[in-house]
Amino acid sequence: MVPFEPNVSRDVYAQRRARLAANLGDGALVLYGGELRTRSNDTEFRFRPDSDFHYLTGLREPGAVMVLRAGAAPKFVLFVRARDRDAEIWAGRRVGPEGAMARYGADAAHPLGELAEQLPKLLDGVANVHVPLGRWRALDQHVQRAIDHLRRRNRWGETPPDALCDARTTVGEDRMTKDPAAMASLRQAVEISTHAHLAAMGALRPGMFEYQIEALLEYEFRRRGAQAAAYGSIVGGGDNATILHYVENDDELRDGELLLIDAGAEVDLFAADISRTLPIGGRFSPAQRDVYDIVLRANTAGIAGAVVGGDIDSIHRTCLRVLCEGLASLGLLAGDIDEALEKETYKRYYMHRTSHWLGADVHDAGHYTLGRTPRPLQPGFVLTVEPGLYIPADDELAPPELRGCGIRIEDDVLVCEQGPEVLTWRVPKTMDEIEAIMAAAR
Ligand SMILES: [Mn+2]
Repeated sequence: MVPFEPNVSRDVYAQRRARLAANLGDGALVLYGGELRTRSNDTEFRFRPDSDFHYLTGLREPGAVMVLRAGAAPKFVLFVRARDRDAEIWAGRRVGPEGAMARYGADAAHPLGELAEQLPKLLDGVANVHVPLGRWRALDQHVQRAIDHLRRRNRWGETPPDALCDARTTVGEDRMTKDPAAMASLRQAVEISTHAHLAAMGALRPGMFEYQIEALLEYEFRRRGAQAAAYGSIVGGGDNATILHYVENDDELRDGELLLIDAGAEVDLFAADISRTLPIGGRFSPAQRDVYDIVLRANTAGIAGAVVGGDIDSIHRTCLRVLCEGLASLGLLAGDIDEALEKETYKRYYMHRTSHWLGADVHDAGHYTLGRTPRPLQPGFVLTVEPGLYIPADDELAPPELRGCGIRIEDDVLVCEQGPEVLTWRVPKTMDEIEAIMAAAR
């Protein structure tokens, strides 16, 4: 038996397909589940399905293709690897076409080898074909060949589609508003990540190595049932924290410096994304407190903007103002605040955006702007709020006690009618709370 999603009822996927089909008009959606990727020579990374494909099927097998049609039956068709006893003994179980129907609810299922033959039949007479344009060369080619076939056969009554649509928009828009099952997975990912961050706070000591904290975080993820880290865990001490996507995690953690942890678990293919910054020796220095306080105030102000009708751009500008005022108070920003905001001189210390969508991908699907204007937040949207300040060790403007210091505080927020719900509220972020937890663990 190939294990089904352990925590998600298959009805969830059927409901999502029904919702999608209702928005397809006279169309068809074609998605690819992705394939195994080589790590080196003949070893591969663990398979992780395409988020859109998995969102609508729950199936985690390399090579699979789904076709969803709004019109005539069969509406939901899966193409999967044929059963093969020898191959399965070596490389793992396969669901097979029968299993795709019995356990994944497909109305029809075929071995992958029949895709080229079946696809034109499934797309015949369909007005719009939704496919993730340019994402998978092989899938694009299959769809193109099917359309060519229908074009040639038009004199015999077959009808090619009029338009290709980008399935990433079609499915991404549905993923924007989290349904109850998505929220359940997200909440579980957050809960597991919370335990992991708390464990890191308890274990952190000067003289440890960054990879030991990374290992602890990922041990907590896996032992609590997450399938993986949702992204490469960032565990950067001192100056390493000023590198935004630092993932080497191989340095020693030194007393007196800060440790920036940006790590989140993936549960049923939904991601948590949490950053906290900790004093390696257990106490923030006065200079570190000054910077941390600015970032925390930006984080809180940003979260307050995660309301229905608000938008990610306004949240960013709110955080920028708090950060700029703080930088000015530290003597790191000359001139007045409005000028700094306009000339973007703050970018020396804050170079990234404040928020992104969160969901099945850590940087989730869905458009950020609609018609060139920032998209208004709606109930059910989930976003991060993650302001930071990064002062490199070689920054000559900064006083020595501030150099080599990177601070980011990142929370995951659900937009609700009543206001923002901070999903990550259980991960301590005030300096006093963090110091108390670290002291209690010593
Ligand atoms: Mn993030």
